[in-house]
Amino acid sequence: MDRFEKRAIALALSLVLMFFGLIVYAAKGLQADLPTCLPYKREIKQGAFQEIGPNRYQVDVVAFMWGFDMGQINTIRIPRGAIVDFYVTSRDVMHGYHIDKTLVNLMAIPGAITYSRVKFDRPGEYQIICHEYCGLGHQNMAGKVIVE
Ligand SMILES: [Cu+2]
Repeated sequence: MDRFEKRAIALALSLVLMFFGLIVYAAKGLQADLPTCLPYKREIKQGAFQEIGPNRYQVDVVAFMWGFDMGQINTIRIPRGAIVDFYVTSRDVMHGYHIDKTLVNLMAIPGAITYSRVKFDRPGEYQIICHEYCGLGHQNMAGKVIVE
């Protein structure tokens, strides 16, 4: 084998190891809450907004053409410092679920549930939008989280 080939192979392997190490570092060291896909563990038929403990909330989101059902509502009101679990699915086509000023950026996939947890430390209004083009009414898909 040519010595340049050996170098190229060594370089490629070290890059793979480096990127793998960075993923592990992001997940463990930085505790980045990577979005998780939870197919078939739960079934969400309709949206729901529940208080599940002191300053803890759970939101089941069903995206549809063209809106978000979070328990017949598209605006959530929570107190400052609330920790909210979002479970997102879709009843028709693929949508997106992005909450402004947070790391929530989930896909709404029919037959699967995506999940993210957020702590809302700052009071204010957080816009929710669909970030995956889903058809004619795409731009009408909106919601809001109001932190009081
Ligand atoms: Cu859309």
